[in-house]
Amino acid sequence: MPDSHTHIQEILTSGREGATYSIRGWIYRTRSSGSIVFSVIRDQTGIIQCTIKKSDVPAEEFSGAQKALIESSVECTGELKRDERAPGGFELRVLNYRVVSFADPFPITANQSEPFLLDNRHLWIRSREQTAVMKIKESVLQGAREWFRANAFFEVTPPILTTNACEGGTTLFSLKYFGQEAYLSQSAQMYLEAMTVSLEKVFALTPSFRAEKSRTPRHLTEYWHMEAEEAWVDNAGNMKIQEELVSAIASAVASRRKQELEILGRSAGELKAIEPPFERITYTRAVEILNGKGKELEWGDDLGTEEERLLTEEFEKPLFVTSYPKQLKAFYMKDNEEDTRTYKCADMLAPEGFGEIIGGSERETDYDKLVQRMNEQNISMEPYRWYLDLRKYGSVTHSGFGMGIERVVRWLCRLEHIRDATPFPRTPSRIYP
Ligand code: NSS
Repeated sequence: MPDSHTHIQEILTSGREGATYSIRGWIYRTRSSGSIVFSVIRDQTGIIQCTIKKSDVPAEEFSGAQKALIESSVECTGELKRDERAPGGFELRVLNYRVVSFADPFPITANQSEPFLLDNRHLWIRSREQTAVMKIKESVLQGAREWFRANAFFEVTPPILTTNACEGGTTLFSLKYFGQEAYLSQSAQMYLEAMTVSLEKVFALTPSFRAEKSRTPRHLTEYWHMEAEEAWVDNAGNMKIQEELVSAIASAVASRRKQELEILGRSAGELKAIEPPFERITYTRAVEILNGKGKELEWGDDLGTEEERLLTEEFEKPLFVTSYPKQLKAFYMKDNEEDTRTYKCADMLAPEGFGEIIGGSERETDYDKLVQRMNEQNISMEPYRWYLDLRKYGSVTHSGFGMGIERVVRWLCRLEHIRDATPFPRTPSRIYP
């Protein structure tokens, strides 16, 4: 069935004065004065003022327009007229105005508390800012997928229910799987490693779960994780892939979401400038830089939010920190022959203190080394038999990484808190709505 309705943005850009259009959407603002109602309608593309004169429409339609509160859904038909005072420079002179559903008084008004807004998240996501973020997130995902496809990666579907603790036992959500202990996945990495042996280059977008009690502006308990794994690629090659991917994502957002970026106070030009190469420094150098800035770090200390902010404050592009001490990272990473205290790994830190957006490494291919580390760290071998098997049957150099989609969205949209990078955030204190 052909759609007889036109999206608002299309009407505004057509600028065809005198043309008749039908639109449908929700009342964004409304005011009435006697014989005239100004009803600003929004759809997913934008807003337009609809002017309803008592003399132009059937009587019951006029009284419907007068009664309808914001967020009522409407269909209306009207003639396009230039009006400099209206948003977008045009208005619709309404000929027909049908209220599809009269809304109750909308609970969300100006200056409401954060907890109230979060309790009403199902309604809050209609706001212009939230809508802009959701559209930008879509472009992040789309831009990433396009880059992977252009670079011969296969999209694959690893499981979410697992018995593996890829990123250590402390942040696992556990569940009973028909009487057996199982977990929600923290990372698809190990399954992706297995799939590289068939497909060589793979990526997956999955929800990942972290039972992190830390209430920070960059932690969710459920987030979308885009992970890639590449056979025949070392840590240096892995970093090249990451910087190209992130640049392609920024460029996709810059070219497709100019308007949404503006709503969030961000310019497309800033994102266009995020091009390879990104700077690379070792963890050891990072500690020196930080101590030069007045910190008192010991080699081996973890880099927290404040440290990441200090490291990236002068940068406009992300920064790689490489070769972390072994005690800070997971057991599956490859030994670094250049500094045996460290692994061949890298975290990508977003500029302006937005912090880590990617964690990646070359993977250990030596069966004995993996077993030794697992023994040292008291990791039970049983759930990992299949993972260790991969080292017995044609193991090759391989690397991979995981990118937190909401971390990337938070940075690109310059959001104060990661919860605004996802429509229904999950944090230690929130699982409703
Ligand atoms: O723990 S990571 O640093 N690394 C991994 O999970 C690897 N197994 C990935 C891989 O090599 N395939 O997490 C990767 C990224 C990290 O850089 C963040 O961007 C994001 O996942 N991440 C999170 N985002 C939001 N909330 C939380 N809690 C979170 N934890 C990690």
